[in-house]
Amino acid sequence: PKTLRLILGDQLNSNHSWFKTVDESVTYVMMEIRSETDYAKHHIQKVVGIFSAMQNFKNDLLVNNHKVIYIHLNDNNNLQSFEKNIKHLISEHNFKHFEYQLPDEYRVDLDLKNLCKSISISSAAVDSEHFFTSRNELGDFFEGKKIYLMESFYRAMRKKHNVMMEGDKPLTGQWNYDGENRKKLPNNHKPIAPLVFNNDVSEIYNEITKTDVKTIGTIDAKNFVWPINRKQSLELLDFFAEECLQLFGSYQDAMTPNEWSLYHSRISFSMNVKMISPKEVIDRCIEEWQKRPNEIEFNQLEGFVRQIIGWREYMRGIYWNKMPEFASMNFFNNQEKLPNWFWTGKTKMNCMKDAINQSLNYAYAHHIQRLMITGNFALLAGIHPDEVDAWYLGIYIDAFEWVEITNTRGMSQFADGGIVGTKPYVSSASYIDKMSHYCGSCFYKKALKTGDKACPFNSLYWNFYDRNEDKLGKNPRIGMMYNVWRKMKPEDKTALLEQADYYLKNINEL
Ligand code: FAD
Ligand code: DLZ
Ligand code: SF4
Repeated sequence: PKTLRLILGDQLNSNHSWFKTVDESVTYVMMEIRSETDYAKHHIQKVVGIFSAMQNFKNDLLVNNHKVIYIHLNDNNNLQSFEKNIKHLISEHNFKHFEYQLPDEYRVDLDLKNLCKSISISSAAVDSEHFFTSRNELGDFFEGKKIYLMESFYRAMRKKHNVMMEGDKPLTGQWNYDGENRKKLPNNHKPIAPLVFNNDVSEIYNEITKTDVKTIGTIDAKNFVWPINRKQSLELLDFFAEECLQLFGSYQDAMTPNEWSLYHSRISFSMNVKMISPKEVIDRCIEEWQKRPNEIEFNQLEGFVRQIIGWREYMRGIYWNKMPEFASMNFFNNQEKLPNWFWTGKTKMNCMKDAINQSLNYAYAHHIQRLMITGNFALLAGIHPDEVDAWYLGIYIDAFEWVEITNTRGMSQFADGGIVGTKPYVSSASYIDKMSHYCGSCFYKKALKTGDKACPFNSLYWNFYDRNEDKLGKNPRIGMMYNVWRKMKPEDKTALLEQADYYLKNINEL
């Protein structure tokens, strides 16, 4: 029978078994649509990056003699939703069977299930053949457990997929080398210049600007830096393995002004739209380590592999196990709005200015900037998790809900009350100064707790613990902080709380 197969914008997996043979009766459909450009206010580079990668994928399918219908954003017959376009195609071309790959987002999953119920032809969903784990694997693994410990999941993944193992023991005898990582960049250290691509994406950019699609951030459409096809994705992976892996773990948590990528892989976009698979990524890095064991220490490799077969798969599993409830969790009952400068970078806080500006300019910030700068601030300031999610889901080129919301609402905002993390990731200026070179040139003074020049992180930090004592006071991992707080002189406490209060009331002026 004539079959229609849907490929979503984040399902650009050329190794999928769908494409192994050319089948005359099969037509693929890809579509640029407003339901997807408008569910968040996306960064312009994210929309352009996805459309470019989609169009390149479509071209490759055509070269390989597959039949493809590609609906452009401004096509006259574009009905702007998956459902409407597919129903229209089915009736227009008389398809007898419909297939799709399991989507990664809950909303789209429901939409497609409902679509299948509402059409009269047969339908089927197949795996996207990308992840190490299936949707429910983590849920089954932790069945009956209250705490979903990432480390135990990670070890099980290493064993199951025989990654860096010697029999049933971890290679080198040690599972996790986190303790050896996390160094500050030395003062005179000039990090490697990132590999960027000078893609000319002006045509796609111009198409988007013809519409009223709302976006954020900037773009140089003649020199678009992100990989937009599989070849570039593999080049970026090679660059990482050859030039960055050897220092990845060491400087994984380091931050310094005006350096946007350091030793990070920036491979998340390529992986999340499935131009390359997590298996290819870790295999390439393990191979590089085997080639140059004297130059690449094992801890650098282990730290990287853990992010991918550990954290990335873990977050996917949490998502499918906890949605849809997860999306409305708000453990601290936070209600505030994000300050305006999250959208402009116009703040005197040097760390925030740098992290936000680079996010606006590159649609990228690395993990510690997301977690311990912008996320840390949002949590200390009591911002509503919906506001925080909307910002993260829009601004990053790698942001798709399954991995955005678990990181943002879960890991960063602790709105899940401790599913993903065991305690909230918050800090005062001392941690930021320990890991970065931001404080030295900041308007605010990292050592001051009160007064005009006091670093806002300091008073907000204590204010956070104070106002959430009923929720956190009994957490054994935070007990020590409460002991310090309780022992503080009453007048010092009052001064800190008044300072925090002042900053919160004037948050747009920070
Ligand atoms: P590297 O540092 O080079 O790490 C390699 C890979 O490991 C990444 O590409 C990613 O696939 C994986 N990885 C690392 N940490 C995580 C993690 N915590 N969860 C899942 N995978 C991880 N990642 C996204 O892909 N999309 C998001 O929308 C996203 N939102 C985030 C929001 C917040 C508040 C935080 C704290 C983290 C978020 N992350 C997200 C996780 C992480 O920050 C990014 O994956 C990473 O910064 C991407 O850059 P990279 O490829 O250079 O990563
Ligand atoms: C993020 C995104 C955007 C901006 N646009 C499209 C699009 O026009 N067409 C499409 O198929 N996919 C797009 N995407 C990615 C989807 O939102 C993504 O496939 C779902 O969120 C499922 O993960
Ligand atoms: Fe950030 Fe405070 Fe340091 Fe300024 S002093 S860079 S606001 S931590």
